[in-house]
Amino acid sequence: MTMSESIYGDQTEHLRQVKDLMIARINEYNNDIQDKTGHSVFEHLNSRIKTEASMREKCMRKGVEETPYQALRTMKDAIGIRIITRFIEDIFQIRDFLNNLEDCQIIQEKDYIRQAKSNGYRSYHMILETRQPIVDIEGNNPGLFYLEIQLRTIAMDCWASLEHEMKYKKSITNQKILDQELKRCADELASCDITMQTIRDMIRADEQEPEEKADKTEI
Ligand code: 0O2
Repeated sequence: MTMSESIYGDQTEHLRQVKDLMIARINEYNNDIQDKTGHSVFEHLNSRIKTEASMREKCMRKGVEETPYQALRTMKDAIGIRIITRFIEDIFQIRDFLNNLEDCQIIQEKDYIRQAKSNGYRSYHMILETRQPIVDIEGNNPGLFYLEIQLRTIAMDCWASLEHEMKYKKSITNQKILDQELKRCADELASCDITMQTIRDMIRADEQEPEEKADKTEI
């Protein structure tokens, strides 16, 4: 394979189709929940096909050949969907929804929420394996595809984008202090996420039992 050929061979358009198909299903799920409960299960989502440069760098770093087969079978994160929720519990609700889809299987999970990275990074990552009526890299139809799904709250996302910005700065004065401050910030945000979840639980419990509460107040 020459460098002028895509790392994804002739699969780029197929990857886009799989990505769009999965996004449509996730949006449909959100709409259903919204119709039933009046609340959406996530705030917004972003998606990407991993860039050529990033995929080639990853193949090199992991010591595998820079071929379409390796990029789509060994790497498994060419398609990425990041779902941003307001509350922690919503992350696990979406995880369960994806896990219950007939044509999907979660084959790897990294829970950086329960076990945050040492720098403070929090997010829930999973690799989803799916069969879709689209030709894959091996010529099979239905084809086998992988997606990396990242689930995080607005607070976690805000932190990750700030940390990402810092990572790509060539030189930073007071790097050590910034690292410490970022870590402190991540921990404070995590604490707020938990408190917000608790407050929401209390509000929803009230919504579910208004009559019971009213009775108690009268006594
Ligand atoms: P891109 O261009 O979106 O792919 P890898 O790190 O990719 O070699 P692995 O096992 O796939 O190996 O990593 P992991 O931890 O499951 O997920 C990597 C992705 O998670 C990164 O993608 C980031 O989007 C995000 N991520 C992981 N750790 C951090 C962190 O400490 N800070 C921030 N801001 N994001 C993180 P890529 O590869 O960077 O980008």
